[in-house]
Amino acid sequence: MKIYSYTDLSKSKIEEICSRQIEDDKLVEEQVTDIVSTVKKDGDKALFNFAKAFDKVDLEKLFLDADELKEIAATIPADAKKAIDTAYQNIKTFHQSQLKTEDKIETMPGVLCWRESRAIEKVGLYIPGGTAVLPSTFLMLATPAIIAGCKEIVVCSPPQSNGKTNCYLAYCAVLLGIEKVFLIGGAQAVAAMAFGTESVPQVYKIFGPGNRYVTTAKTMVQNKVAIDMPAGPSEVLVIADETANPSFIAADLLAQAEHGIDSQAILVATSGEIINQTLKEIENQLAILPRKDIAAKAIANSYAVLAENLEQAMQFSNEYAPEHLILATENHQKLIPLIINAGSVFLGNFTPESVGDYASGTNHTLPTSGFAKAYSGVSTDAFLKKITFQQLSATGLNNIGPTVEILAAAEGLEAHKNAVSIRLNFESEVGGPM
Ligand code: HSO
Ligand code: ZN
Repeated sequence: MKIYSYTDLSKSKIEEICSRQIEDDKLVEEQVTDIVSTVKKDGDKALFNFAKAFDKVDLEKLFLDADELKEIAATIPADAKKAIDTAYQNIKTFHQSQLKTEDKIETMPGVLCWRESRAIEKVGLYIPGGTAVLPSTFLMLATPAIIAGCKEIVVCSPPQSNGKTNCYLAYCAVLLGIEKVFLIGGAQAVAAMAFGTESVPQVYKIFGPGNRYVTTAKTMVQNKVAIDMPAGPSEVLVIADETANPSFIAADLLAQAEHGIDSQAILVATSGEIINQTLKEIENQLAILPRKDIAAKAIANSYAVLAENLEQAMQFSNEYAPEHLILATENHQKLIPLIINAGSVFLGNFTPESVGDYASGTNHTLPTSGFAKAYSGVSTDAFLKKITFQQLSATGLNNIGPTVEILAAAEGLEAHKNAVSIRLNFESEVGGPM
């Protein structure tokens, strides 16, 4: 892990170390273009073929139905079932609290404006498989979709080698009342949900993280469907001062690092001593991790920054715009107003990122690669559209009409002006506001 001193960093060096540009991989792009167009053209047949080619399984059908899911779910260990239930309750409680009805606003006497939410009717959720199967992502995506009221929720996840899904995913499906899980992974899942096939319904918005194939496919189908956000490798930035505990910091950095070799785990500390102790702790803790090979590579790609004070540390963090920001300091309260760019924030020494990954209630589908500068993480809102309404009384039209007539004339749009004038004239003919 490299160590930089913030005061020695030039503006361009800061930009360089904050950029997570992975070089474009032309090969991935070509392969994904091919997969997407094959699924679009051949539908289910292509999906069976890709399952054979990529997942090494001969599927009899492309999905598991409610009975099959129930059967697999029944094999879940009792403690895991209880843990999923607890996480689900917290995620549900938090996401339910996001449903708000807005007030109707009278912008001028007789001119009423308001917004109402409507659920996106059809959504597609991608639940990753691969080096880690993530039932937690199932909860994080399906719970707000259900709360928002999405009518059709299409779930895709790559099949295991036995042509099924694991008991954790199956249990989530049963708990959430999802009656079908499509056994489709990678770019082909995204293409299937974007264009629809004989078995897979077409959706209006696709959610979920994934590897480079999934992400590239999501970017490619954007002229057909909406997506939650552009996604890159997961990342964490920890800000620490002398009130932090180096072994806690190391554990948090490694939790991030074990996601993938391209994950980033950044430490910004106000004390060189904390950095040194954390690096030692990383070595100790890394040695016994089952995914140590992955985590070690990610750590090697990561770095620490020595800052003069917490304000300077926060300045760097805002430039980096981390997906996860951990404030490993007892002084976190004073830093909150200084946070400008971050996906989700973890305050104090007793709030590990893992709690947000699984169970505190906040969503773990968050903007990466600096997109926290412009994007929010997934929430109930992401499954809703806001429709604006307006209603004018005759008085309202009298009040606002002349303004619109003048603006329409200024734009040379006579028909727009007429749509107001015709009503104002009608009113004066029938005698004042009705
Ligand atoms: N840290 C990941 C979410 C996750 N972690 C799932 C464990 N399972 C992206 O926020
Ligand atoms: Zn995680």
